[in-house]
Amino acid sequence: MNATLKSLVSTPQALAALIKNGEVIGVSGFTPSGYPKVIPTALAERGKALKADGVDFGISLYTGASVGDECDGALARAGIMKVRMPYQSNKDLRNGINNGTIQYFDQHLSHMAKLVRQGSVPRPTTAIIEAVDVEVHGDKARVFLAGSGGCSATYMLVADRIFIELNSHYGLALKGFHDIYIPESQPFVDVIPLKSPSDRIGKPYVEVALSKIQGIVETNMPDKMGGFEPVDAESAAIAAHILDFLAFERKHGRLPEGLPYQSGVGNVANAVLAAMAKDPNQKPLSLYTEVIQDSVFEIIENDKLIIASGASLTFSIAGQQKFKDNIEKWRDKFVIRQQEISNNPELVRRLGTISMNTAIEMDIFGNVNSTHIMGTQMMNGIGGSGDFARNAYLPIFMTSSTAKDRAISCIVPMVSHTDHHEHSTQIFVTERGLCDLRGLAPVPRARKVIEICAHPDYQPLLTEYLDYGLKNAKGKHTPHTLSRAFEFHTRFLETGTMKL
Ligand code: 0RQ
Repeated sequence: MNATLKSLVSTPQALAALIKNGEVIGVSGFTPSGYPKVIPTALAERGKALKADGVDFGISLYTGASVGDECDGALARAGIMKVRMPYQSNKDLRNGINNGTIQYFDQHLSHMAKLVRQGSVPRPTTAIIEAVDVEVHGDKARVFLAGSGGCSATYMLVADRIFIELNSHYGLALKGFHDIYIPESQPFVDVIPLKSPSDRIGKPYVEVALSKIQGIVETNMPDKMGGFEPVDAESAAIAAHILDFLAFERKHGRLPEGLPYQSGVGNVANAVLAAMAKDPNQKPLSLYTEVIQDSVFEIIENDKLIIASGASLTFSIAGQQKFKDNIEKWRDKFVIRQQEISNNPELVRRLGTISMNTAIEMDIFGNVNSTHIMGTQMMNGIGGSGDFARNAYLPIFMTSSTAKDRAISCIVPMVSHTDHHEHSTQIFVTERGLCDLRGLAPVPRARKVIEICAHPDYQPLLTEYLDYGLKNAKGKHTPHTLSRAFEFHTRFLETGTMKL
């Protein structure tokens, strides 16, 4: 290690001690990959001790997306996280958000870096970044990021100081996987010169003034990622419906070959890509996505991956080992971008991305709730689903038709919170079937969603709601009955089931 860098090597505790009360901290990390692990944990310990001494201490945390428990969980449990943006998926943090102690700004992932550079949200003063290497070139440092792009480059650009967690888990072999490109600001913004998911338009490192780097901690830790569930019957059915539909659309000349795919978080999304990998009719494909999950291995092993472009390598522990074992062989198969590029609406639209995201609930008129359980409890956040769904060539939303042992219908009269509205959605899928909403006015749309996607336990209730509205509503275009629109949800809250 270069002598200047060596002189910066410190302990997590010493660096955590430098964080001031009320600071905004911008960290690396995306779903949860490439996030700092030991400095946030040390900061949480310090915060707990300060609180025990009666000292009020708190910070705001900006990330790329969700980060691991050593960061989000530790800071939330310590009670020192006051503000959080733009996406999370940690249960203790979620509790803090839902009990009102943590202010959460749930934000489209493509917007976050721009909001920070514009100065529209308070500026991060310290950046804590996980990296695999730092090179010194004169008075500049080149920081080679770990497993995710996120908003790291922007946080490093705007912060007064940078702490680096130098993680040897992937180590130097990961150098070269990133493509770091920051668009100019308006009104000088130029066309982003990316024409295909495999294009590289930036640099493999983030360059900053060496003087900004004020502390380094060396680690060797994997990203804390749970494994994926084996594919269950419902996920397999959803995947099969999607594959049949894509083949049907191609056959009818409505879907050109070669469009890239975006796939959301979780088991269903992973199952759909795994099914594509196994499908003998599937031609080699590109991913223009944000989260690259374990299913990519099956695609590679079936010789079907052209390129996986995303904002993170979100592999299970076993997947991380597999990636390490094959890293040289697969070097040309991956590119990790900053999330404002991986999720860029103009690029998503221009490349013709096919997007597949999971919903919590969908309503008969075509609206989607991705974030709130029963309208009030935050689950994770909108993440990149809006960046993709609004701009995709073909936006697909999927969910099981029911949840909680069929006590909940995931098809409802009116979603209890709207993340994606009827003007952005096009395809709904449940294990029961796939409904193409394109070109349908609200009433025929509702009939089709009930018939194809809803569970038979709930079809009569949904049809009765629609027919009642058609008879009694003043407007027959979207015949809601406002006094009854949330009757499914209120019945569940009162009786524990949406059934009558
Ligand atoms: O409850 O946790 O108590 O078991 O919700 O549901 O079926 O496990 O779904 O893990 O695939 O996540 C939408 C949250 C789905 C995710 C969401 C209950 C259910 C269970 C979770 P338990 P599942 P998944 C790219 C795109 C938004 C961001 C996004 C998400 C729990 O996909 O966060 O798309 N999406 N980003 O029982 C009440 C219902 C319910 C319900 C399910 N209708 N009512 N509870 N549940 N349906 C990635 C990024 O942006 C980074």
